[in-house]
Amino acid sequence: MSRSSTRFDTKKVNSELVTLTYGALVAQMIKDLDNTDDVSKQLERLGYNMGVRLIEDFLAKTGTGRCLDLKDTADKIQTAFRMYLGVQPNVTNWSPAGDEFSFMLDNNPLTELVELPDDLKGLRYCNIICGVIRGALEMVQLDVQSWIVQDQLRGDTSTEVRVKFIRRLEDAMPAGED
Ligand code: MYR
Repeated sequence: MSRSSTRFDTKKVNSELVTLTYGALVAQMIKDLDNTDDVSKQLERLGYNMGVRLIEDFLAKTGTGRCLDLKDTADKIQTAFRMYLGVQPNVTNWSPAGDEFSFMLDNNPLTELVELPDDLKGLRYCNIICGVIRGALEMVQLDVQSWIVQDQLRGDTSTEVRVKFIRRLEDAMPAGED
């Protein structure tokens, strides 16, 4: 057998591994919880827990400083998408007040090869992404809400992840020093 026939694209294999592992995780949660809304909530919570840890890695690897404004934050999250999911979403649909925006993903590695049966159409399959964003931003004193607006699994052409700035959090004060 020639060497070339055993060569494979490592990036593609990694992304397929992510898809399959995440799919297996969601399938197990569906079995365990037996309620679509609870699974969606758990996926968001799981993402949140990942986000509060991932931010340290992101800041260390990129050497990034404090965000100047929400536009800067959006650009940094865009970079994080590229680093951790291997995709570059567009930042779009800014609200007139400038406190909300969306990430639009044409390709979503989490949903490739995935089909949802009709009884699971209400599942927020990609909620883990919303949780990661919320958890990571909370660690840099930004309270945000994030949710899925469009989902390729429900027949939309893109995955749209919405982010809304709520408020800047105060730095936690050590006990007795307020
Ligand atoms: C600061 O203002 O202190 C820096 C803020 C950096 C924000 C970076 C957020 C990373 C979010 C990760 C999302 C990953 C989605 C796959």
